[in-house]
Amino acid sequence: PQTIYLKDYTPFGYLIDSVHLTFKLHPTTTRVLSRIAFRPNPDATDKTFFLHGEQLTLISAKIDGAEITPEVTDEGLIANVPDAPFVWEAEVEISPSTNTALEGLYMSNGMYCTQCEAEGFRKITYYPDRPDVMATFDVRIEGDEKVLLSNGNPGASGDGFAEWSDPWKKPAYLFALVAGDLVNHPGQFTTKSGKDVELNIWVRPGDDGKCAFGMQALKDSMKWDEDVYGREYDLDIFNIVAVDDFNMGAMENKGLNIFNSSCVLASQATSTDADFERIEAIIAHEYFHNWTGNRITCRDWFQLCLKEGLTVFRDAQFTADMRSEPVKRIDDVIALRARQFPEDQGPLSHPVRPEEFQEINNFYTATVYEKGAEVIGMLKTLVGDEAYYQALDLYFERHDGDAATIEDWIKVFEDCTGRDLTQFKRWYSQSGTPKVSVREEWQAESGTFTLHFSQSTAPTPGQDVKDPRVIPIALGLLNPNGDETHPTRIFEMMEAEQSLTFTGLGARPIPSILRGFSAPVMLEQDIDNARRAFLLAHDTDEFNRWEAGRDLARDSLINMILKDAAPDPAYLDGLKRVVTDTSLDAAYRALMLAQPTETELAGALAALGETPDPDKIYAATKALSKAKAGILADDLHALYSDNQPQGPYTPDAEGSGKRALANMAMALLGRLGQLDPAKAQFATADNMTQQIAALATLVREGAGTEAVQDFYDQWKSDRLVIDKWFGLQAGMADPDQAAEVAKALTQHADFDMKNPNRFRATLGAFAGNHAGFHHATGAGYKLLADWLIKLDPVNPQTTARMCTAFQTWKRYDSQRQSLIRAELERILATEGLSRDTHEMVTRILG
Ligand code: HT7
Ligand code: ZN
Repeated sequence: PQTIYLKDYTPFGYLIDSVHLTFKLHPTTTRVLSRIAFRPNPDATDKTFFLHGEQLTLISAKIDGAEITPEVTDEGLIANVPDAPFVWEAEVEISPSTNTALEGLYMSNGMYCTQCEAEGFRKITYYPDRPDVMATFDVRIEGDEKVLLSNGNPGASGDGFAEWSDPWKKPAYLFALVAGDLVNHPGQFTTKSGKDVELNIWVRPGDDGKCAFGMQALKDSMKWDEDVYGREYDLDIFNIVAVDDFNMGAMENKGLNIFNSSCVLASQATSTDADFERIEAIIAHEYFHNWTGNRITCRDWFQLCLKEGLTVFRDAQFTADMRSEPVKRIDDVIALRARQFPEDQGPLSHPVRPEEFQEINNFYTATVYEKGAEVIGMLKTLVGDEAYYQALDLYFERHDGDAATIEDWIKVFEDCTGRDLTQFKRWYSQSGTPKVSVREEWQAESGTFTLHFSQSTAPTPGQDVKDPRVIPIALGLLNPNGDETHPTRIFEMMEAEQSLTFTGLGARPIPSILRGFSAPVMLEQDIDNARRAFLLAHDTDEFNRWEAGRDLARDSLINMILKDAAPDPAYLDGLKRVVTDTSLDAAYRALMLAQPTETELAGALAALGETPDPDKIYAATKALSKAKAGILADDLHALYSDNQPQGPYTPDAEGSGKRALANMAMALLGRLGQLDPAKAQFATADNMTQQIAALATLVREGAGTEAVQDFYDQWKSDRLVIDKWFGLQAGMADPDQAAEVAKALTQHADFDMKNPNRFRATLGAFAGNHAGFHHATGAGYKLLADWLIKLDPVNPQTTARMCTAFQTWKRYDSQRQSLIRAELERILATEGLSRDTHEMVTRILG
């Protein structure tokens, strides 16, 4: 397979003035007619007229009305064209109903839909399918479906046809078409300049009762982007469509967002609080792309973080504003450590802006998205809020309509602040997670306290040498009474080693370092549990207070695993104090009660140079939760009943927080053998959050057989709930039986490998069952590999993403390593393996 390099970028030889497309829809023989006005690009030297095209049957091609015979390959075509403006016309045939890869035009439950990012448009027609070629699109759709949608504003429509016109120039990856017998949930929004916008969420009949929450989230997002970033919507209509078969979460096509139905449909009975929060965030994310991604797009796919990092950062700001800022930050850091840190510290490590790829779909990663967002958060911290929003205004003013680069992005900050950000740019080019170590020095005579920092980053694939980065370290000081004497300030670390001194102190202070997780680094502090317990009790920074508790839990678990130690009483006492402190909000207390996952512990052990033993990790995790239940035994009933939200169900921060805390208490009661609350809650819950939490408690305690069946009987006609049913069983199965349970689930009549949600719910959840997946027999590895081999010819994109389950393989013992290696080699040896999966497996093998 061919490798594409950032350094090789050259502009396309031609610019496009207009694109006209006509679709004559048919499941197996859709005809696509294109008429495109090209003219030579004065900024380009290479004038090869190459149009991408894959899996297309070319019916005819014309230049300025004259039939031509271009040179056609598997990847596209080349034609001789005039050195002057000309009109290209082509007719191609495609087969949406057999397109199981879900890229290009495909069918889902009888409905036509498209997915063009990153390189799907080339499966629709011949075109320069690259983000720096932007054009206005006029589209005519001919078909018998009731609803025919495309980007932009609606034009003429009638029996069997509809026309759409998008006045904004866009790259082909933002093209979308939907045709089906859909129903809409309508809405309306008036922009700050008084323009009325028609809103719709289009769904399959029967799903219309699940749209109200998404519609409200859309209106909230539109208002928020006006209030916070001054960005107004720019078309007469904004459509969202829910699709059941979708490779990722959602897609920001101009004026016609397409969503995985799991990321937009919500109801009290079928969605958990976490689903509601995720849906709100994804709707916001896709909407925010209208400016950060669509109006300003990426010059090439290496710049993906330009739109994704920024848009993730913006959606996180939105969620923090809509809900709780500290809780959102803690959730995001948990996710970053669970998904991005292992990626950055393993064979798939790559910079936020990668410099090479074979298959771009493999670079929609936690590094590009989540670390990309962290980089923007650091930039905001370094320049301050005011300069940040000034720079963003300049970015929109200067680059509206452009296909931009990270250099353009950095330049607006430099121009706004006068700062040289050359060193900061290393965050975009250097991969790996920096380690920041802190040593404290106290001189009692002079009352001087010094923090000595050092930073280093371990080598990553292709990058042996790392240079120091700019690291904003938020920190404050507490006195031994627990009062904050020095509020949060930002220490800008720029050297490999750097110190910060405080003078005139009456007593040795207790520092609180990396407040709010101000940089995506691993902090190494030589501090004892008494210090952590002190911070857990007194830190004014809610993130670091939580972090102190988390560190105590992790260290206790590590000692239990490595030294057969008992659970740490300092942790348990501190936890009891925080969890029973009713002045703290319920969501925060619920987060405190959660403990590190088994996968996180495996990573923590590996970081200490220890080989993680999945069975021991499983046992220690179980033992610690029993110990927590024990110490809280007298409080659990009150925690459970006091946190039942009163009144009608609302998926807001307060209601969700209370349910989260009550459900934790219910789970811990389960650990004490008290299952009545879970049984009663399962039987009477009027919402999915409480119903599925009760089911999980029963399953965890080995008492869930009947409830699992009842749940299935109740929800068998709801695809999204049945995904949860598959996931819960595969994810929670006893380690010794997990592979068998997961295998049986794949043989269930409702298992459908062509549906990415169902495949991920089953095999993704199984791969997340740490002790089950890593069972010493290797049965887990074999099961996943068998299914990846089966899925690859059907859906390469989803297969390749799921290979990441193997990315941490070198953490484990030699026996497990050789079992995994054998499975990876078996996948690689599969005849006709896709480019997507080939690249992933090759990189994972290293
Ligand atoms: N920009 C989108 C990324 C994307 C995608 C979405 C759905 C299916 C396939 C896809 N490939 C790439 C989603 C986003 O980040 O908003
Ligand atoms: Zn995005």
